Amino acid sequence: MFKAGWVSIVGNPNVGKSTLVNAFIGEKLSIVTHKPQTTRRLITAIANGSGYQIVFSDTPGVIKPHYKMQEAMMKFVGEAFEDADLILLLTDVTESEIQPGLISRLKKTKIPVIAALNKIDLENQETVTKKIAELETLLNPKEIIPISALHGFGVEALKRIILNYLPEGEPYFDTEQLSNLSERFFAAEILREQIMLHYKQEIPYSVEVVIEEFKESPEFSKKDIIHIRAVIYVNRQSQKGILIGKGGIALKRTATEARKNLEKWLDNKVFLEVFVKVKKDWREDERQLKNFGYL
Ligand SMILES: Nc1nc2c(ncn2[C@@H]2O[C@H](COP(=O)(O)OP(=O)(O)OP(=O)(O)O)[C@@H](O)[C@H]2O)c(=O)[nH]1
Ligand SMILES: [Mg+2]
Repeated sequence: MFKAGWVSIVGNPNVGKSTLVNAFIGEKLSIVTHKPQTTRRLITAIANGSGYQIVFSDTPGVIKPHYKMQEAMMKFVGEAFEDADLILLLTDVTESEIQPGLISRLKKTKIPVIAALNKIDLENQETVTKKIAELETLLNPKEIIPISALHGFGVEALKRIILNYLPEGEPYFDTEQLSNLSERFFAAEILREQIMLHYKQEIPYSVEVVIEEFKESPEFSKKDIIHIRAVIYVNRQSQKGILIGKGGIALKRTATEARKNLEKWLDNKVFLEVFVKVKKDWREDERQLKNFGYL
């Protein structure tokens, strides 16, 4: 009796959706930062265990979109509401209000909804109990589970509860597989994560990373260098200078950190080349968004 199904994790930005997905699969797959709007697309993450396969969709945090790229992000959230076997709303103890639009969508959907209250390591029992009661009144989901995704508390229990809602069936993917997205995609994400961590204000929200080359030498054997060429596109000319920094130091620091993370992820030596280019107002440009795979 094998169980297999799709679970979409939705919620406000920064509540720990990607951290939770990584905890479920036991690998750092989806990028995580302390800044909101880290995740921009649907990230498939596959948890394989004895007798089950859960295919998680990590989603961008729900926001009111201000430009076309954010509209595309919200379109991905919409897709997470289609075809899932279960929807998991994630909120956290520090959060004051879950997006009203998200709540009404959760109330309307025919898919079963459960909720988890994250970051309970930051609050006392009293606040946790109060938050659970509030969530019950607001949404009345089938279950509410307090967890700490960062510390792995409650994650296994939550997985068991999820399995109760999944149908019996054959696995959707090879049981060795962690995602259906390419290594190239994750390479771009790993660099974008470092950009989000190293730069302030609007820079993290103005970049797109494209991997132009992801090359292993022709007679590739393990421990040969993987050559990766990445282009960071920025929204405006002035951002190019900020990204590169005086004497190229800022970019060098970011790229070095990204290379180290790529080497960990690929378990291989990496040679990373990074270029910065301006694509004026790409976040509002449909053709550009199509090229970048948002539309
Ligand atoms: N204290 C604490 N911090 C957590 C916990 N889970 C996640 N975080 C932190 O919360 C921040 C946001 O985590 P993410 O996983 O990127 O959140 P997200 O919901 O995916 O965010 P978006 O992709 O921007 O929507 C990071 O700094 C995490 O380390 C937790 O259980 N406890
Ligand atoms: Mg995320």
